[in-house]
Amino acid sequence: MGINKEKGFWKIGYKAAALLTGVTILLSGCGSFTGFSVSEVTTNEGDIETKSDDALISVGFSQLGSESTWRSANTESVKASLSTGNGFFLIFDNARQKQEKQFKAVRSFISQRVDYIVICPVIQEGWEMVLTEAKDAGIPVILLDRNIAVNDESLYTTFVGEDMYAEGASAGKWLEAYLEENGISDKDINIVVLEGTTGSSAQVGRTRGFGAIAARHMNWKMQASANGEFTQAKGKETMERLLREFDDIDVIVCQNDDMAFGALEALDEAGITTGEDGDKILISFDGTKKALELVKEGVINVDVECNPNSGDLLAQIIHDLEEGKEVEKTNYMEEKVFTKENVDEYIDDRNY
Ligand code: GYE
Repeated sequence: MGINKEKGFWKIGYKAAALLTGVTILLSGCGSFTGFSVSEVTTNEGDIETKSDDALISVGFSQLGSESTWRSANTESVKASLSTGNGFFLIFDNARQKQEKQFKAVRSFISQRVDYIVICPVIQEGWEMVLTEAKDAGIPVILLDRNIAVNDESLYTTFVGEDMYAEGASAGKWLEAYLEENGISDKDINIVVLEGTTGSSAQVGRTRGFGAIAARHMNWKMQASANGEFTQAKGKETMERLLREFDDIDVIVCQNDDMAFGALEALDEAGITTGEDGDKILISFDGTKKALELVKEGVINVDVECNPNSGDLLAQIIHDLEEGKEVEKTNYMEEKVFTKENVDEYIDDRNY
């Protein structure tokens, strides 16, 4: 898909953007407009000298929050790739898990007439109105990491992120093979799931992907699915509750590593072990360094990778759009499945 826009008209230099930011701060002081604070504007000062203002591509980035190790790595990746040195002026906003805050950020980006809007959508529903506003303003929207559920696909230009359904299915297939290898594929298996943010494409996709494999096995009993909000604290609290409710759990699926760390705290306090030689099977997602160490130690049985390092691909796609090239509607990151067998190959290179 090619993006047609008149360069001179759409581009704003970093000084102009900083000025606009200043204006929004002043306006927000009047109580009628919520703009960005200076600390939320990210530029790489050192590189500014080498680029002329007009050459920078302005990007408004609405990050959904900072709930997990994964999220911090994703934010860092985008900031590093969309640096002034690489030709970008990045305006960063952290929505702290509130879709309403994401709408405000997008509207502010529109009023600042940025060249591109990048959104990590906290949940998948409810985007039609604000994306229509961006479309009417002629600003291309790129979805990063999580996807949205809209009928009209022209509301966004492209998606760059992970295949959550495939991740969930990979976890299910691993469990299938593991039970088979251990000669217990006919035994009743009780499964609890600590889910991420309800209604996020990560939660929906991983739940459906795993569920599709579970549906093939009448003996896999889904005992409970509970919202652990993708955080360590909520993961611990949720695991404590599930341990009080069920005393015969065989498999614990945590839809991200932070919740797995929380669950492990709760399990540890209850004197319950996990992993190949433990009391319960533990499955997690993300593939953070700390989790890979636990895979190596045999505490987590399997960790399905979710790759947060999407900044370079995002930058590449924006450059392609700038050149009027066609870009794919969906761009998935490459992802692996980590077990004790292969983890040594990857652990040292983890940057998150
Ligand atoms: O798994 C979790 C994060 O959307 C894929 O969000 C992402 C998920 C990731 O908070 O750690």
